Amino acid sequence: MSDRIHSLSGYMQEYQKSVHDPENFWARIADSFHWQQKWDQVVNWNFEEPNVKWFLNGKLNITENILERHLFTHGDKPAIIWEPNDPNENHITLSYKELYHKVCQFSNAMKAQGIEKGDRVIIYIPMVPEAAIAMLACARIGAVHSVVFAGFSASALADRINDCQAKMVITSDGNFRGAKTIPVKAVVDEALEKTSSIESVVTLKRTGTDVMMKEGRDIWWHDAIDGMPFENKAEVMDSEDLLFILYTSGSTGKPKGVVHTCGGYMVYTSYSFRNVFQYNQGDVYWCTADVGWITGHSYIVYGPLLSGATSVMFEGVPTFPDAGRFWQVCDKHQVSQFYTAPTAIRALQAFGTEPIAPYKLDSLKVLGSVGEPINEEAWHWYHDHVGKGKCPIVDTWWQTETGGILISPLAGITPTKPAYATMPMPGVQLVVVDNEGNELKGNSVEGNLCIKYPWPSMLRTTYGDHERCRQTYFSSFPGYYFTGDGVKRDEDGYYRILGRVDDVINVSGHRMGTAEVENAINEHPKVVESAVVGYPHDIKGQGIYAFVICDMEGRSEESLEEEIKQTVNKIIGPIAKPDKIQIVPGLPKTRSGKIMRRILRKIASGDTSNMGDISTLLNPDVVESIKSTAR
Ligand code: 7RM
Repeated sequence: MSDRIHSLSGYMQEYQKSVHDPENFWARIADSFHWQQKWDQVVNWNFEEPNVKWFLNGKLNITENILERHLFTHGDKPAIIWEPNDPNENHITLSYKELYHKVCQFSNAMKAQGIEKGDRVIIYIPMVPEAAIAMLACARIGAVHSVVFAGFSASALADRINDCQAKMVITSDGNFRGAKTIPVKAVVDEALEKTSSIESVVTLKRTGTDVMMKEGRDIWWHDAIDGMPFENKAEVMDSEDLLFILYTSGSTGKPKGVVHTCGGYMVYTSYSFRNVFQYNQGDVYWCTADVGWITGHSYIVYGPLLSGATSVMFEGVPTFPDAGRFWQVCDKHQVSQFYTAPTAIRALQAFGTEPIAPYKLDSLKVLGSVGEPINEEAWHWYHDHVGKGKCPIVDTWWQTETGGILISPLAGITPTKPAYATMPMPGVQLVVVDNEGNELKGNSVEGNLCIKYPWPSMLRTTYGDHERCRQTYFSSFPGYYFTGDGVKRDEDGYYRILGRVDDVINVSGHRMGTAEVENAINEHPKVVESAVVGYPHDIKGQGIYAFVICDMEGRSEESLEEEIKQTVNKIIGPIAKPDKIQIVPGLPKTRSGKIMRRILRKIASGDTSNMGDISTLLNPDVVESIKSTAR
């Protein structure tokens, strides 16, 4: 496609154009898509309300740009290659034509179940091709999908269903994950006891696990599609109609529903996919993320499929049946671009290079990293042992809210630097500001990462609560979108992400709000108060450390700790389980009653040499006591 950047000077030129004349820049890129009606204004925005609209009054359907657009040119090309959990089970290849028919068929099934344009549909399903089919079917009929990671608990699922008042859940009987089979439908049943908006549940048979089917509510996927036609006329969507909601954690206790809309998301995810990964026809691209996260949305489903790429979808885990699984799959499907998270790299690094040895990995051209800062050691291991020293690493920085990659090298085109996300994508105007909101100009500066101009795939609102969106992203530094990340712009102008500056921790590339975990811990009847912080963890990047005040009467610490973990497991899911729990007599507080997290973070990271001034605390003595029993 004409918007591909081929050289460093090409990147510089495009970047300049995108800043000097963003409207023409994005109009030219948007032009290559199929619009049922062209937009009459490229962008309309202010960051005060905020109000951001792209390609105003344009009419389109994103699935026509994925399916119909590619049918004539490469209908027989694989769109999705699905690799199952068990290496002995056959993989499944869906060509663009097959995907088209499956999406149309399921679209018709959803309509027959009473789903209409604008309805919210929860997708709570493991990594099976039907996850992508369900997302695309929603997009085709104008329903708003909200994919919930299948590792979340019934109560977390119920919260999300209630927040968006969803009408349908699409799920599976169970989930194969490594050596385990996990019930999925049973979790949905439990969640639905606490919701009232759901009218139907469509369940895919995957594991053969026994499930309860509720009369009048539940239908099997295979029964729902039975007899449904293979053609479906795509709904006409406005550029700014909702495409999906994706819940993400922030610094408050309640996850927020990040809203993405049709036109801008389509243009940006596809543009960024092609340029960052330098995808060429014939390449096989593999992103190991789960569709429950934004990376799965933008870079397994939408970005690659909009670009007519072949996208691998993997059901399993990196260490099953052994730590060579990723590499076995790379060789098996001749993967060209491989995109994963630093936590996976570090976990595999711990097994040494032996599990890599049996594989050639000679089809690899590009390696990608996402989700958290990649440390230099992991970067080099990835580069040397997986990429054999010949594959550029694209360290891609972005967020659920940004919809697509905003800072990254372009593979083989712009320079890389270990642990640096390097340069902004065209159209992305970064600023570094100090805590007072002053823009730090020039190089060799460190501060808060903000963005001063909209890009097409940025969030539009947080579902049902626009004020929260304003408050969270647009109020700390007026006039800018605030990312929540700290950043360094080094002497060469390269960007290095330093991690969150708010109360969000990043555990294995998953965002967790400390307040959210605290709320869950506090549900335990013996817990009086808790404070959660992140601490450096060799594999997960950050681990969860909980300081908890408990009513210990008649209880042992061990049994309470285990119960607290189970409580968190139940309220949020296993990903939020604290790695360490320390039962403490009190929490360090300021005279106004605010918990001094700075001190707790120091204790949690084992760095107690310099605690700073603690004399102003309400209860300075408690610090010594916490230090002496730290984990
Ligand atoms: C894509 C995704 C977003 C947060 C973000 C950062 C951190 C993501 C990188 C990174 C350093 C990276 N969306 N983050 N990518 N930090 N280098 N390449 O992860 O909404 O789940 O998380 O993740 O802190 O704000 S997310």
